[in-house]
Amino acid sequence: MRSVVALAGGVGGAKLALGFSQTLDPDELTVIINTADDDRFYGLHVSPDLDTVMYTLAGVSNVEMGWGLQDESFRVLGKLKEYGADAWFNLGDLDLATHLFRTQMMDEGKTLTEVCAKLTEALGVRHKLLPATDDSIRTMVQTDDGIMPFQEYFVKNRCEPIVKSIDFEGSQNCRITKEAKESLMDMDLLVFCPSNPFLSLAPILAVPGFRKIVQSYSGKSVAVSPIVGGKAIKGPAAKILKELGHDVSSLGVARQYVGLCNTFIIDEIDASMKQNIESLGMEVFVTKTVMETNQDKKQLAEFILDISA
Ligand code: FO1
Repeated sequence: MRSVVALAGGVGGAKLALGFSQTLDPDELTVIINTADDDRFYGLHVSPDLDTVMYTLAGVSNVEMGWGLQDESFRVLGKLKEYGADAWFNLGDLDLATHLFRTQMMDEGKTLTEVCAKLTEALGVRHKLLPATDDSIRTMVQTDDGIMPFQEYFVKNRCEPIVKSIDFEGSQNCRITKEAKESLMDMDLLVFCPSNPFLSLAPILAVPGFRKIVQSYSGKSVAVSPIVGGKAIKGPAAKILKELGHDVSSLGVARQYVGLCNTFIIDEIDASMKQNIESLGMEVFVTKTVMETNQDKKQLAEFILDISA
């Protein structure tokens, strides 16, 4: 019986989490997901990364868009625009049900963890999806255009502003959830999914106590590079690496994980970087990390389980 904890953010994390969900039993996998991208839109609490992983594992995600639900329509959004709402954050009609339900439950005093359990159960997701904290934590991006919340940087400004630094508002006061801590205490494998190290994984590690648990973990911890051939598969990871002065490569990413993981997986395209990354003190494996098909996702998950057996 394995007990794997996968740390995930958006699309890259969701893909590998799906791969694991197809190889591990429900009680063998816990996915701890970033909630610092959460924000309020049209009066509703939206948890993009929780929803992306949840919809992906439920098999109902909108694969083309990389977020939201398949077979979606945007009639409500169209009406909101007609009323003059500042509607730059697109919420689909079916996706709205998730945000209405979550906001209503939270208004009744339920936690993000409780909402997640209710939604995943309703969607038939049997593996455990957990926020790292139920408290508010918000990614604020310091740019040459001033400081802005994550979604304003990512969606409204299409990641164009130059990033100077990234902070997690509220991180000092937020607490790791009992469920997340328990999963970290009894795991036998920790996986950093190929998510953005600065925007998806750093906010999870910023929850007080989280980084320390990971650093003192003596078991197997594996990170998968989200940068392949100097590019991000999706999202602004490469641009941010460059703007924060790091190498835009698997090596540049590996440097972010020193002390956090003992194994680093890079794509075949980056095989020449193996030695350099090993000199950081990590064991390096080279395999196909780009996940296009469902088979790719399963294969990468199985590869990680095999090298960690
Ligand atoms: N990303 C966009 O690029 N444009 C959008 O309008 C947008 C809306 C949206 C609504 C719900 C949701 O769960 C995600 C949404 N995303 C959108 C993606 C979101 O900004 C990112 O998935 C994460 O915050 C970063 O991974």
